[in-house]
Amino acid sequence: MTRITESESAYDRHRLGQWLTGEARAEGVGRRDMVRLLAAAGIVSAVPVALSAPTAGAASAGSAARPVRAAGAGIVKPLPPELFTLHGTNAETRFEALAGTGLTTPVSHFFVRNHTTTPRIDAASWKLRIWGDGLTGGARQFTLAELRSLPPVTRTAFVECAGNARNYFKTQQNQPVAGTPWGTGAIGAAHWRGARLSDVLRRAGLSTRAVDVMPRGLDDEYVTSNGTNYGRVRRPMPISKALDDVLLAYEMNGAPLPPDHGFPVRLLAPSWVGISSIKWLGDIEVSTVPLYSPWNTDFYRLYGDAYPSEGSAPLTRQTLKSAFELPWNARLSAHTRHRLTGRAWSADGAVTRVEVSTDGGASWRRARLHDTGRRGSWTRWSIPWTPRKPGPAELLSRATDSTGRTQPETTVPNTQGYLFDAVLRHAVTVEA
Ligand SMILES: Nc1nc2c(c(=O)[nH]1)N[C@H]1C(S)=C(S)[C@@H](COP(=O)(O)O)O[C@H]1N2
Ligand SMILES: [Mo]
Repeated sequence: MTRITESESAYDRHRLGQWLTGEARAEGVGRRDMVRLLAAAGIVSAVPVALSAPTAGAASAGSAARPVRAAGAGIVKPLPPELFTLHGTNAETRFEALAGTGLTTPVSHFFVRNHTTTPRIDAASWKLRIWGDGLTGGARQFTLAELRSLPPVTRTAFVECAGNARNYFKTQQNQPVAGTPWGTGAIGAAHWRGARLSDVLRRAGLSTRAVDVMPRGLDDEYVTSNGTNYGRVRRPMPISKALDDVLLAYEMNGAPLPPDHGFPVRLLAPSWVGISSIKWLGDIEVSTVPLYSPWNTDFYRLYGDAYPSEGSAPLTRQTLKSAFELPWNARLSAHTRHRLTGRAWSADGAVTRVEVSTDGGASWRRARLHDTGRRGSWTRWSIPWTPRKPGPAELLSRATDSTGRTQPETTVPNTQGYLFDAVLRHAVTVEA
């Protein structure tokens, strides 16, 4: 069910083993967490009392708890209630507000997921520092002008939070999960323009021995409400992905990146969980030993009954979803022909089919697709519906992608509520 490939799991075991022998670094990850991962992976037989593994710079506890702020307070752009639902430091796009927007999501409508607050960065003095033992000639800095002078690439891709649609674990499956209770609006698609990360790494002098890169943001350190300081937002990425299709994006939909979406430069890791696309990029460590951060150990793995106790391998690709561009509990008049619209998207392949049920799943009809599907982008669809019977109804949509995968009826639960992919049962009311 987790679509983590064999090689990614094998790589994860390999890097755990390297941590044990002092060949991998895990600054900012509690040593106990590393030992737990090792024990559970069967790499060490039990949690040892005195393990001669390197001491990870344990997350420092005890910093002052975050002051309570109004929801959305750290976000710069306007967050009108008809476009956004606020969850703490984050703003979710109302999915119905996407109706009428095109293949790309205007910045005015694009969701914001901030661990802290949007920093204000001066592009003129900004520099990206590339450093680490995975470079052949020492650290290198790039100004924005230097990045812009590299061959530019434009890509249409969605950024979607790993926890998008998390709230449906609770409302549809009666499973409590931890984390921001997103509906389906923790996603947006844009044209991203920037330099290839591979070009920048090669110019910086990439060693053939490099295995991981770790991009890090310039936003504040992430301190939880109970005072644990996880440091700056950062997450390692295998060099294979870094050299494949990752951009250092400086433009979104044809304009400089807006402050909330990573100005002046963010990473864009197509098809991967949103956390991979680090905003407000400050530095990238290039390492010949595997790297860990809390964002690939405690966070962004699947934990729960169906998973090994050390969790799945770190999440990489997003999953498959579809949704109606309708408010929850929308009121639709009976005996009127309505044009129902929605979107479907997959990280694995093009969306090839969307089926819709207006009778709670008893019968299905094929929706019309309005875009040529592409992996890592979305496809708009529509279907007419003339409801007859007044009263509550459930609308379902079910997408299939070019790998042959179809949305399941339920998602195998995981404690942090990631990668929900089940068919949504969208409640509406038909009015006489
Ligand atoms: N520096 C930094 N990068 C970050 C984050 C963050 O809080 N700080 N949030 C991540 C997460 S969890 C997601 S889902 C995406 C959200 O991108 P957006 O806010 O542009 O929609 O950014 C990622 N990059
Ligand atoms: Mo996210």
